[in-house]
Amino acid sequence: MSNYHIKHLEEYFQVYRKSVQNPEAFWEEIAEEHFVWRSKWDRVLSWDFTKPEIKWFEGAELNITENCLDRHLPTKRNNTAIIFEPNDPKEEAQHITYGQLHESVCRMANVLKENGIKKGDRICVYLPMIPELAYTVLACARVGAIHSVVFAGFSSNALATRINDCDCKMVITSDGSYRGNKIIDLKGIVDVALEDCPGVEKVLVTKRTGGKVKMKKNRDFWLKPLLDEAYADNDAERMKSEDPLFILYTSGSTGKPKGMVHTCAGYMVYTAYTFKNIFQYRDGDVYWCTADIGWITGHSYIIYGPLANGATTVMFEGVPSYPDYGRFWEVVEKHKVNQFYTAPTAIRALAKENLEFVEKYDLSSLKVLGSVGEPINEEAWHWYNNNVGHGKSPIVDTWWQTETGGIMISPIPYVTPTTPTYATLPFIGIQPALMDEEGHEIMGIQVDGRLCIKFPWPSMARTIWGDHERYRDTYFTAYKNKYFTGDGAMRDEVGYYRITGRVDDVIIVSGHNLGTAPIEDAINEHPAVAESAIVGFPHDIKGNALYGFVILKEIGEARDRENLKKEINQQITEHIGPIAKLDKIQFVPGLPKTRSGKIMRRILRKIASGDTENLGDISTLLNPEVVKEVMDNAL
Ligand code: 7RM
Repeated sequence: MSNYHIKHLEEYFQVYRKSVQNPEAFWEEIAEEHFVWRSKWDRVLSWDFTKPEIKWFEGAELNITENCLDRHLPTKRNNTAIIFEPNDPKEEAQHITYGQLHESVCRMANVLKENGIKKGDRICVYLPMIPELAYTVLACARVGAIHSVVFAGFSSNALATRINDCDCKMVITSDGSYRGNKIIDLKGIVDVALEDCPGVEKVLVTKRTGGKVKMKKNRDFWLKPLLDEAYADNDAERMKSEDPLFILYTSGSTGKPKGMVHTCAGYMVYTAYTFKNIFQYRDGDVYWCTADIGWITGHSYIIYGPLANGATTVMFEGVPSYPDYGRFWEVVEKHKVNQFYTAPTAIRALAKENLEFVEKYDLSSLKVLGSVGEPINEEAWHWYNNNVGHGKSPIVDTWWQTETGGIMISPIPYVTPTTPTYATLPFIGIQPALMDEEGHEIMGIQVDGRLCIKFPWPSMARTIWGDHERYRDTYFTAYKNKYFTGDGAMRDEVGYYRITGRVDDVIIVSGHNLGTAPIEDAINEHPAVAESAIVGFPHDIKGNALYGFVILKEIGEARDRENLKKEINQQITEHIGPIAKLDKIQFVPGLPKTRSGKIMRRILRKIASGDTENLGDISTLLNPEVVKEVMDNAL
């Protein structure tokens, strides 16, 4: 039996049992056998959730890039590490081998050092999905600088806040970026941000679009000549296990973004191990995660997890709708992708379009389909399963968070039988608990509650940069001695978990706790509905009532709207019960979404309750323009 690669359900249960009965022995064996260390640990784990303080593999030294690059060179120098697929399908894809990637990362690491970067310095990375983004992230890790990648769709304001919060002394960016048929002036955005960032000493700029940019003397430098001059080899910095590897900002429900801090050893071990099993990756496979590296999904499952396994990982610069809605499937066919990992929001958007866009392509290479980011509703699940997987590729609905670093609850494909909308079983080493509002653990099956984790896992975030107290308050005070996820979940009769959404999405109507996800599922099954979002609004009698924002498919346009509302409520009554019927239904052209595709319910809640005075900052939304439209037509 191999604890590293699980292939049968029986094996999963055995390994799981081992991992919770003796976590230290279990993780020690994984760490020992599958990674390279400069020196070994004195202690596998020490933890205290009250402080909170969590340390894995303390006393060990390593460099994550030696695990992602150097150690593969003897056997995989000429294997492809990264396939870069450009925005424009007419531009040729690049196949970057492990040998080439190693060289580019070494050159970049030397450039960082020559420009004054030392271990522990923070570097802000504001780049599109181009190979230089991967080189930069890995070069930071190689020299021990802490990368803070900011998604290159964020505004100058959001960028400045993030640069200042962790005192970045350097920014790495590009002249511009391509997204579909748009060109974005990234350097211009950086210039505006830097007016408020006195701590930034240098800006390194790579060329992508060839657009005109202003270069500030003694601050801004073109990257290309620096790379050309740099040595092609570099000695990786010795890093302690608990040295920070990166900071990644995640939005809090209120206030400023939280800079989640991840550390070197535990993060490496857990992302590599989950990648191997949850995608059942085998040598020679081509794996594609469509996320942006600006999100945790991109950090863990485009860069670190895959490269630590010597995998071939696709980096896609474009968007699913350019040049048309078949682009994902064209890329799957072209690179013979074996594992494909995307978000429900993308699936729903594509499911709205003509089926020909997906039927046109040969998708027979696919073996595993992944989903992440929000609950995947039943309709989207079936569309994905039928039209992309042709019923042959298991769907892994992976639940996790920026804070957890890696996937926490998920099926293992070909091992765990899947059920639509269920993230199924905890991954190896993960000990979930469902809690009631009084702080007691809810035992047994067919129950629901607030999802907590009872025991540390290697890739958990260790703190919020500069604000340990906020870290404790947000995650470790609601339930004693437990990490609180902020999500609700139910456990069914076989012990499968279904994530019901953020607990702030739970709406109490006439004393009944209603999760938004199941209601949205019911609505989305109506043939005229493309997507929907439910929020609560104050109601004299019920306490809260339900307000539905519904996007129709084109075929809905011509239909009688009042009749449609009745049908939607009928649908809900059938699926959940009359208690979940909507008091108000507004048909909308779009829903306000974050850049990573999550519906901003906070804004919808305000609109539904008529409290639109203070919507908060909407500038970081994907589509701020729909907010006005939805507001103007509110019921
Ligand atoms: C990876 C990522 C975290 C929040 C999390 C959930 C929601 C993510 C799923 C999901 C239901 C899923 N990190 N979420 N995956 N809900 N099923 N498979 O998305 O920090 O950006 O978001 O996303 O609410 O707490 S994140």
